[in-house]
Amino acid sequence: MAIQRTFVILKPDAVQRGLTGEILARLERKGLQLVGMKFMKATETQAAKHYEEHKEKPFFKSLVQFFTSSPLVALVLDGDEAITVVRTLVGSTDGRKAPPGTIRGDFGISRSNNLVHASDSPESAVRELAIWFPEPLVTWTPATQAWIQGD
Ligand code: 3AN
Repeated sequence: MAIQRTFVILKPDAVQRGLTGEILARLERKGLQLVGMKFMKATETQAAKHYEEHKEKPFFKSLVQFFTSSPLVALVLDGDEAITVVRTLVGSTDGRKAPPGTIRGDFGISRSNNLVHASDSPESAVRELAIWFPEPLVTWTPATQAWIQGD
């Protein structure tokens, strides 16, 4: 088993559309463990740092504007291969192309308003966590753990 920690954002469009419960339910139901959750408004510094790799792209300014325009929910999730598992649940970047059954495939029809961010590697997860969750996370053992984990 390879327990990983991943970082997820339910973006401003997910909050505005009242989809946070629906999306969080999918992540919880999968068997991922919630270890951090924060309802907040991103600062420009946080948004720009988070999307640093896109800073030369033509959509960077509107991406930061979108991210800071309205509240979001930041999540930290643990689980076996959590990074790949969450990326698979989320689906490909463009909601028009993401397969049905994925979050973006079921709820989105846009590339910019694509509801969720999820870390794409262990290195990204560590980098992003430092931006959004500088405070310590909650340590706990879910009562269901033994029934969920196993090869
Ligand atoms: P993903 O979130 O699927 O890993 P990235 O890292 O390629 O996608 O892009 C980060 C975010 O930038 C996306 N979630 C999306 O909101 C936005 N984005 C990516 N490509 C475009 C584009 N061509 N035009 C507008 N927004 C984009």
